[in-house]
Amino acid sequence: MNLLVKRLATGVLLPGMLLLGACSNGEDAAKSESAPSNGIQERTIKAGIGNSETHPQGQGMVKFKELVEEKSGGKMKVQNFFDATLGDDLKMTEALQGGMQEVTVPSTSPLVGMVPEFGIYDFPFVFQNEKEAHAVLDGAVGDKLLEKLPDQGLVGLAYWENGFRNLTNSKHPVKTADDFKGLKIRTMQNEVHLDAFSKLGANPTPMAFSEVFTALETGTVDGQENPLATIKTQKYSEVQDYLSLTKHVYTPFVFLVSKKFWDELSPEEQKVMSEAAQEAGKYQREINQTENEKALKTLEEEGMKINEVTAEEQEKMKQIIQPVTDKYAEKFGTELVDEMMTAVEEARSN
Ligand code: KDG
Repeated sequence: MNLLVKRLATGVLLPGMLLLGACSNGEDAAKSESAPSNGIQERTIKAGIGNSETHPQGQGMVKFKELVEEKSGGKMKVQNFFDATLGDDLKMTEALQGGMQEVTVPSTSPLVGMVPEFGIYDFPFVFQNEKEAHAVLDGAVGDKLLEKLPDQGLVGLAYWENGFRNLTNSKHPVKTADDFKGLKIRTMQNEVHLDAFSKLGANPTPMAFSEVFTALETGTVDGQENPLATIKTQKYSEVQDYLSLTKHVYTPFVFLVSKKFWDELSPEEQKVMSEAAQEAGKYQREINQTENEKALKTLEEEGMKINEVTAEEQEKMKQIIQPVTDKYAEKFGTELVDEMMTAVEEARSN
């Protein structure tokens, strides 16, 4: 992540400031490393996510737990809760705002009610690969959006990776833009997704992640869209026949901490959390990409009928959706969108 040294109006330290402040010179760093950890108290951190423990997001949380407990000498303990046992992304994020939970790592998409500008990450067909997405998330644009979180009672420490989303459904393969017509598709609670699928002629239904499997099983919806690792770990092959590799949107996860909790922490404790979230995030991104590759093979073995979508057809879908993207670019700020596209083009040309 591009560590902007900037103190927010709210006085919240950006992750980078802690790291840069703590390591302003080797001598200070040496002292802080060897000094007794009197700045660290016994604490329990309740951390919940929507995916399973075996999902890369879950494995990232296991790594986060290890790192926090190691860096704090065992004083800061993380209690991980998986499979939306603490609620779906929105509910858990609201629990952080209220101080009832300390950590969650949702997709940015359902948070657009709190930070509308997160919606720029939902523009279809913006990123061609993870490198381009990381260039935006770990650069100035990503930091600008994290800076909007403290006003919502949240602190964002890192972007993790949900990944490129693909469509599953129980009706027919989706190979062309026309094939979306009439499909009842579950989407995240996100206006860009809803408008984009409507523009393609589908019938989108916003729904919390934890309700998706049952909705597919009962036929409430025909399909859903998620990265391959999620499609695998949620066992959607049991209720879906077709997997179409649309790669229509790249979704980030954002590592969130309750600001009520964060503000109680000493700089040393904040450094433990910030370093652990970023190191676990690096690990999570690495395993996410390998898990997505492995998931494709598994899903084929489980009997899903899988089809690619050609670049030409992706371009047609992008053109059909363009009026939606233009509408939300105006809403979220064309300057920010232009900054994102410039970062994509720079990553693409390097
Ligand atoms: O906790 C994160 C999950 O809820 C995440 O997978 C959300 O991509 C998501 C979806 O489709 O709701």
